[in-house]
Amino acid sequence: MIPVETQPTERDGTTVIPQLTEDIRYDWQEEEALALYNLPLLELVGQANAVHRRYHEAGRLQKASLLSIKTGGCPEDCGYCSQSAHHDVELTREKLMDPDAVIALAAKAKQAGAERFCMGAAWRKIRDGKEFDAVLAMIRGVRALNMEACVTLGMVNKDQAKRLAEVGLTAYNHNLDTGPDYYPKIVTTHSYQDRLETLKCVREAGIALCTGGIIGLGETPRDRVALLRVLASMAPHPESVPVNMLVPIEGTPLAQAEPVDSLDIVRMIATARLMMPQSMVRLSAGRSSLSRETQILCLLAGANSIFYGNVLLTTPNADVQADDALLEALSANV
Ligand code: SAM
Ligand code: DTB
Ligand code: SF4
Repeated sequence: MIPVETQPTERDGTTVIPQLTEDIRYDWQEEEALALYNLPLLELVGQANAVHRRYHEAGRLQKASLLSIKTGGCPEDCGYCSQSAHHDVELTREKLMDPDAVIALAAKAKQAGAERFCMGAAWRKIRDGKEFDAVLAMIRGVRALNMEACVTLGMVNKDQAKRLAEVGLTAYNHNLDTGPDYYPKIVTTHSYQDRLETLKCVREAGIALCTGGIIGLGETPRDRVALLRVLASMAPHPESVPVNMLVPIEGTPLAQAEPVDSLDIVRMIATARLMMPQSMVRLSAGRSSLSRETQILCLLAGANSIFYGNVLLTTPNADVQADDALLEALSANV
């Protein structure tokens, strides 16, 4: 393997900027990942854009639709989450939706241009029985519409992953959220290892992995690249990597977290793109606080999917009108 320079160096009086010399790698070291993350911004975005264009159709943006199929009352204590029963958040709990209602919403989302339908449930783990059967019916229904189907239901075991695969689930979302060292500061009711084990069961069942994280939890750039390193050490890389920016929620321990510089999400996306050239990189939660121009920078840096729809799971998303205007602005100026 050709070594990658990790630090800008002085050669013959000129500064040599680290270059990406080989694209698909599973052995990124922390220092070189951090060196990419810290590149001069235009250099970072330029390199990421070049890699993006090598592996993806430039200008192609996938719209995904997101629905909370079971809301609130979760036994886990994730510090950022509105749906944890540990926090005092004003949120109406909703039991698992009826599959027909979910499938009708998926059909509507398809009409509005969504190619992928993502369903989220506030569970620690899936329990076998009536509720799991209802989720399987939802997945079958979404797949019958010829849409990609993704679910996020908490932890799964091997047998459950197999059943999800059998009904044609496209992808399973299970985020690692942040680097392994910082994770226990955010969540104590399950471990990083628990998350990795679920991802292993999902992958072994032949389902695509959707796994990424959140910036703005009080983590350092080193924690951010530590997360990217864990993701990029998976072979093959996760097919889908959501990058979320914290949506601060009143009543959660992270309600008052220091807001991140919006350019940090550009750096995070660009670094993810460089480390995982073939993955879909999803510009996920937090878009409603980004300007149109920052979002465009994220797309230049390698993001190729957004959630389209006025709400995420429990919080407002960038609204559909603003997104239509964004897509219009991105189209040819004729
Ligand atoms: N309970 C399941 C789980 O934790 O995997 C699925 C639902 S959970 C809400 C899905 C993901 O949403 C989390 O892993 C986290 O990355 C993201 N998320 C939750 N609350 C968020 C917030 N306030 N801001 C940004 N991302 C958030
Ligand atoms: C992901 O990475 N982001 C989505 C999806 N996967 C399930 C969830 C974002 C949630 C934002 C906070 C909320 O609306 O509750
Ligand atoms: Fe529960 Fe998922 Fe929220 Fe954690 S992120 S509290 S597991 S719904």
